Amino acid sequence: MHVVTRNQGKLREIRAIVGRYGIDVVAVAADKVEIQSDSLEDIVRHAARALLGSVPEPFAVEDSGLFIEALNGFPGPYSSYVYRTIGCAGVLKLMDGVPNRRARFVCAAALGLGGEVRVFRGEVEGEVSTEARGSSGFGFDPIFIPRGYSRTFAEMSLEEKCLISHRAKAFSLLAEYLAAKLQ
Ligand code: ITT
Repeated sequence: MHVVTRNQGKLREIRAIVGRYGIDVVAVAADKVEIQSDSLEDIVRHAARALLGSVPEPFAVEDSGLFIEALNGFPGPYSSYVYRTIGCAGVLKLMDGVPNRRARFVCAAALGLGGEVRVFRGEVEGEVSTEARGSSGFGFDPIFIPRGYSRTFAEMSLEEKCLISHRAKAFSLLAEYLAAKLQ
């Protein structure tokens, strides 16, 4: 399966997740069309449709983000921009003194196959930590503690994160679908 992304952290995780279904990943650093929308599914559906015919099938593209409840879902679809501008430290500052620390990571993964696009979604609930901890993973991993754990995603191995993450849920659904189609 070809995967269109410039994010190496995503790529490593997608490779590990779909590898469990016997699916190999070839990375494609093509440009993605990114429409502005509150919905990751809409964004990724448009991006995938625009890639039909130019990227070999089957291909996948994903859009993901961190949605913080007390900030009405910010940074959500703008997570990549917010990470590049204010980063984990900036988000911790915005959350300084905020008691409601609930947040969720969401991943929308689109599959291009047979000239059509199908979208799969995954989410993981958790909270924003009060300090950045850990050095594995990427993006906002050092400040996100999944529900039921006391460690951040950045304090987990890739394998452990990929048992519970938003990306694992979305790409497991995508891989199950693809594996059944390819049989
Ligand atoms: P591509 O568009 O090239 O795939 P990107 O990084 O720009 O890469 P997105 O637009 O989907 O991708 O942005 C998602 C951002 O959300 C990402 O840059 C991180 O800052 C954050 N994010 C998403 N999933 C994450 C995860 O599992 N761990 C930490 N941060 C994550």
